This record gives sequence, C-alpha cells and structure tokens, in this order.
Amino acid sequence: MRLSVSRQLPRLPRRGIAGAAIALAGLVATAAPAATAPAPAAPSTAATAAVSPAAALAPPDIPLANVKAHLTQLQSIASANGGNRAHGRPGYRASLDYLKAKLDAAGYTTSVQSFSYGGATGYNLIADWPGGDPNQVLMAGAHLDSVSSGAGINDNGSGSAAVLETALAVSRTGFQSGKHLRFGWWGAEEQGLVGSRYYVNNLPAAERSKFSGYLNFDMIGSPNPGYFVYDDDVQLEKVFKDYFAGLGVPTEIETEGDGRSDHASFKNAGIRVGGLFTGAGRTKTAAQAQKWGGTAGQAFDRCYHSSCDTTANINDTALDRNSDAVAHAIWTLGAGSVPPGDSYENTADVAIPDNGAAVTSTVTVSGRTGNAPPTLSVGVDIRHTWRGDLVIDLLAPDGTAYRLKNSSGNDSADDVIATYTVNASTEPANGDWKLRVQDVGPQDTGYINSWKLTF
Ligand code: DTR
Ligand code: CA
Ligand code: ZN
Ligand code: ZN
Repeated sequence: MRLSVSRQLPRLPRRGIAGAAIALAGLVATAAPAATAPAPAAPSTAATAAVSPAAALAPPDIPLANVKAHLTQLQSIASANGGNRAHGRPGYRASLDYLKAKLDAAGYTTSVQSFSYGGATGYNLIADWPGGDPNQVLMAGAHLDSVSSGAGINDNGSGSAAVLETALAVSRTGFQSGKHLRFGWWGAEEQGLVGSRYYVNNLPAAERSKFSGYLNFDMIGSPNPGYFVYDDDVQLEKVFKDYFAGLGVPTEIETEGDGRSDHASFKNAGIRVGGLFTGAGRTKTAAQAQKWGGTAGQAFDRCYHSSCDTTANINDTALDRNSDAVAHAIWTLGAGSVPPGDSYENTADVAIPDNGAAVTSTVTVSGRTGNAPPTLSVGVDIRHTWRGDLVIDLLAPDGTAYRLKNSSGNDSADDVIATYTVNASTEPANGDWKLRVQDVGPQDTGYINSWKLTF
C-alpha cells in the first residue's frame, strides 16, 4: 500500500555537488550499455541546457612603450635606492609605491600586505578590480623584488610591468569581466617564494576555493628569448598556446622552473596555475634558435641575477608579445570563454516528470584532446520529494549510455547528491555529454539541480 503522500517540492537552497558529494568511487560503469534494467524510453522532452561560453571580448593591444616606461621608472627607482629592488631594501618599497599610485589612480582597490622574513619587512601589493563574480577570482601576478646585485629589469621588472599595464588597460577599457579580477605583486620571491606563500597561506580556505586560476609572469622579456608556457593546467596552457599559435610563434612547455616561481605557492594550495617564461640561465639550443631566432649556445638571459640586468637587458619583441599574451589571457579567461579547469558543469534546473519520460541536461566539452579517462567523474545533484524511483544515466556524445543509478523501487532516499566514476576511456572527450534522468514510479516530483563532469 503506497502512501498517497505528496508534498510540494521545497525549493531547496542550491548547494554545490562538491559541497555535499558522496563519492561512490567503487561504482565503475562499464562501456557496454547497462543490461540490468530496460533503458528508459528516449526522452520525449529533451530539456537540455547546454552551457555555452560567453562571447569573449577582443583583448586590447598592450602598448610596448607603456610597459617600457614602467621599466624605466623601476630602473630609476633602483638607481636612486642602492641599485636594486631587493627584499628589505628601500628600492623595493619605493617600487611598490610607484605601482600602487598608478593602480589607485586607475580605480583599483589596493592593499599592501606586510610580512617579516630574514629580519626585514616584506610587502605584497594586491589590486582588485571592482565587479565580476566574487566566487570566481581570476588573478595575475609577478614578483616585484629583485636580487641585490642589480635592478632586476628582466627578473622581474618585465613581469611586474606587463601585469601592471594589463591592469591599467582593464581600467582604460572599462573591461567588465565575468570573473572577479585581481592582480598581485610579490615580495621576497628571490628568498624562496616568501611573499606569495605568505599571501596564499593567509587566505581563508573559503577564499582559496574561489580562485578559478592564478597566472604567473616571471622573466618574460629575456634578451635571447624562448617562448615557454607553463603546462601545469590543460585549459590555462591552451589559452596561451592558442595565442602564440595565432602569432605563428611556436612554444615549448616550461621545464626549467617547476616550483621555481610564485605559481608554485598557488599550485601547492590546489589552485590552477598557468603562465609564461622567456628563459633564465639555461642555454638556447640550435633547434631553439632555428625556431625562435637569437643565439644558440648562449643563455636565454646572460644577465640573470647580475648587475647587467638593466633596461638594456630586454628583448622588445618578447616583452611585447608576452605583455599582449597577459591581456589575451585576462580577457579570454575573464569572459568565461574557457571552461573552468577540467570541470564542466550545468546548473540549469531541469524538471523530472513524475513517473514520466526521461529528461536530459547537457554539458558541452571542448578544447580537450583525446578520449575521456577511465575515471571520469560525474557529480549529480538531483532533488526530489518522496518515492524517487530514479534511473540515472550518463550519455556520451555518441549516445552510449552508462548507467549511474538503477531505480530501487521504493527508493525513499531523499535527494541524490552523489559522485559516480565512469570508465569512458573509449569515448572522445569533446562533444555534448548528457545526464539522463527518468522517474519510473508515481508520487514524486523532482528536478536536476546541477551536474558536473570532471576529467
Ligand atoms: N625563479 C625565478 C627565475 C626562474 C627560473 N626558472 C623559472 C621558471 C619559471 C619562472 C621563473 C623561473 C627567479 O629567479 O626569480
Ligand atoms: Ca603590444
Ligand atoms: Zn630571480
Ligand atoms: Zn624572477
């Protein structure tokens, strides 16, 4: 005797799958369509809501002359303060004050974070551009300090100036990013990523989880340049590779510095990172000289950590290309035109008819290479009222169905908020993946609250 109980489905507060996921890692669906229960009828009302990327606005050209003017200022400030911008020396704080004044005048909300290291006070400069989704923070940064032997114009005036000028371009153009834009300049990187680690370690966990990515720019104007892209994150790497491909400039993955610059502080905290590098003390090979020009058998930067790292130690083409790449990344990622990392989510509610036809919700996966993994994670968040006899399938772009959940008759469980693992290694990753849900028993109303694929 079934209770004829029905209740209005409360519009429960949306909660992220991750926040309440129950990992059912032991469940690995096989490649063959499920045989345990008749596959539900093809959805008559395929309620799909593909998440399509917002149109990306064209990023502005970053004027090389503006970037070089900042380098000239940094050179002058170092020359007037003992010849450097090193941690604990007057040239560092004087340089930070120069950047802060520019950012304040451009309408940024700036803050200076101080920390102690080696008996001296260090400072980080943080600049927030008002607006954007506070739960999706896109940050670009560079270390502002130099070694004590010189003005550090390539290491790392180049990254500092390019990030500064990109931030100023955001203001000049009034760019309204979908994500909240934040820029940072770090102290005491040369002492071992001290400033950036202090910043990340002092972020509350809830704040750290809001980062959609951190982009690092440390040495991007080397006089004998290479074009290296950080390969820590597939999506962020792709943004930069696509940019350089558009220029017809080949790139290599950055291998000299894994962990050797401020992106490591963010990566160690689980934040996705990307960035660019034009080389330091390593020697350019003949093959690299063939594709990039410059001098084989010579270091990418012969003045690395030396007093000759002055405004004369910059390759203008490299600095210009990389400065424009910073803007390209901010405008592209900021506009939300690149899926957030390896996860693809649909948050559109889709009603599930009581004892009725199956419905579907779609996520469009693009920009990946190869097949899906044998451990494709499928997070679902389905709300329903009572006797939820739900059958849940994942449909690959070619229509292959992977059974995630069978109806369990009198399934009196409440919401289905779970993470399933599917072996989808025979399926190409890109395409329209669908979550298909059918309620095969009466007395129930429900809806797909959200669902997420993570590769
Ligand atoms: N640690 C940086 C220089 C450096 C050396 N290798 C890499 C790779 C990626 C970024 C930076 C670097 C410094 O001396 O500031
Ligand atoms: Ca430019
Ligand atoms: Zn250095
Ligand atoms: Zn550096």
